[in-house]
Amino acid sequence: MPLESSTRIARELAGRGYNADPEAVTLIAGAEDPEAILAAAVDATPADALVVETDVVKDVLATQAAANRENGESEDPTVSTGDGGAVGSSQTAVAPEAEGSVSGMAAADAGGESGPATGPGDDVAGGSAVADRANRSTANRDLEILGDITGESTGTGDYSDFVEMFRDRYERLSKKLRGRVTHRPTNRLESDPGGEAAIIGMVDDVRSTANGHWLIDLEDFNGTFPVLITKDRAIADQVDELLTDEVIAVEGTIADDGGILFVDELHFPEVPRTFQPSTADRHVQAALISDIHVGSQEFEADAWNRFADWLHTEEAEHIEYLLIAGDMVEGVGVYPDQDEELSIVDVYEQYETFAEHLKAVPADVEIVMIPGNHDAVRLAEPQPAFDEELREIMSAHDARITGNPSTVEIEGVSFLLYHGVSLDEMIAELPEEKANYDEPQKPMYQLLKKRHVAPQYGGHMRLAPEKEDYLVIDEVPDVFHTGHVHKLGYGKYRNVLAINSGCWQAQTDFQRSVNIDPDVAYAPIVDLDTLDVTIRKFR
Ligand code: D5M
Ligand code: FE
Ligand code: ZN
Repeated sequence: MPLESSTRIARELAGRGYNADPEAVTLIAGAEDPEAILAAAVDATPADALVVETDVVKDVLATQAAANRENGESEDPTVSTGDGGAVGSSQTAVAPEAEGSVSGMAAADAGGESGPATGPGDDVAGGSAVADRANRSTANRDLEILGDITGESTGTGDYSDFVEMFRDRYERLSKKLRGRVTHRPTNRLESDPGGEAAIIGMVDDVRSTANGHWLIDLEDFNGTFPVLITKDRAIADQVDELLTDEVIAVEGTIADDGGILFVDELHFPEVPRTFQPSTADRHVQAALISDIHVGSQEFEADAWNRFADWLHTEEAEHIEYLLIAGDMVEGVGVYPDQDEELSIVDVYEQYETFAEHLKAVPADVEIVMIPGNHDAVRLAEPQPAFDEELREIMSAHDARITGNPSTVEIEGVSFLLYHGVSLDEMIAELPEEKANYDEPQKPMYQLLKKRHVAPQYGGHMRLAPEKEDYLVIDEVPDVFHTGHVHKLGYGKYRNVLAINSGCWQAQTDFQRSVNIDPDVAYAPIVDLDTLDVTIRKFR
């Protein structure tokens, strides 16, 4: 994967669980082979460290330069030869459903039949014609929280918890694949050389052979079995989507010596093609937002106030629900040098100020919120909801406070809320056309396909082992809502509406130094009766 810019490097590091020091990022970006330097710097950083330090990168660069001298190579960067066939490959076509990101919003407008996907031009007029909403009835309201770790956490962090969690993941995801294949346990394959067989397994390792074929080790609770996907097969195109620890099924023929399976078909747990979302039986809307980051100097209070004022207007009279997918506050000590950009240094004061901002939202709007990686709960996922002390601080609006991830059913429409830290990792691991920051809905599609919100454990995704794997997407949601990457994008994957909301924090110094360009102050609004999306802009 080419690592052309600082942005990509910073996010690649984030994907591997490391925070980035801006100077380290610049050094890596300026290297002759950024990818190799990044890999070496990660290797040289202890696994439990949070930050890739500038000094480590300097050491790696010095070692590299010394090695080059020894090999008699010039230290001058040679002209890049590019990456051959990939040159000029453009983005894949926009899905037929309404789909949008800020840069690609025109496509959504031109998209034709489905959905009044309004462009971002709907600036809200300054004066707020506050409607008399007193007669808005709440009698039809219906909101139920379904999947939530809060209060259920049993994990002790022991090795045995990991085993139980992976067993639960395997069992639940293999159930979704069993309808499509008749699988055999990995220890019952060798005895049938030349036979046809299927395996359901957790991906243990993916590597390419000397001839360019793919060798994948699949694991179940009986052992591990190698399977081979030859490069000339159409399914070889999907090998680059595989992540370690995800559960897949393969079908094929066992080799004559019984030692390997030649794969003909590859299956993911998937959203069934026939999936039809449920809708509400009245016209009611939900606003989906995330990443407010109160306490950061870059929190856009004016934009927030315009949003809150607008919620009081007639135009917003059907918005009865507000879903917030994490990062309410900026927190403290989340990233290196973060304290230099705090406007409020005490995390409890940050929540108090956030609570004040919430009060500007009409009192009869039902609010649901989950925590993110900046919030004051454990970082490892699943994250339980805010504790009593924080709930108390935020009690004025009587919001529904639940864990990350959670499923919330609103008037018959199920919403899977997940903050989205794994999106960094998905984007770092998968090819650009399948997952990128400008179209954050695409890595969300991958999570739906894999039926897991954070499939890969091997990277540095922080996971807390529980007896159950709360991160499995057991039921297909009607709407999947994430945040975290501070980019707006939405679209449909097999009829599931995926929305990544933007943020309410302007570009930070760090983001500027690595060219991360956030989508600030947008509110995607979902019609619960049609699942159409309208984007509103408040900046
Ligand atoms: O992160 C917002 C986005 O920016 C997310 O894609 C991670 C990335 N980010 C932000 N700051 C850093 C640092 N210091 N290192 C690496 N990646 C970073 P959020 O966590 O929501 O603020
Ligand atoms: Fe955030
Ligand atoms: Zn975040």
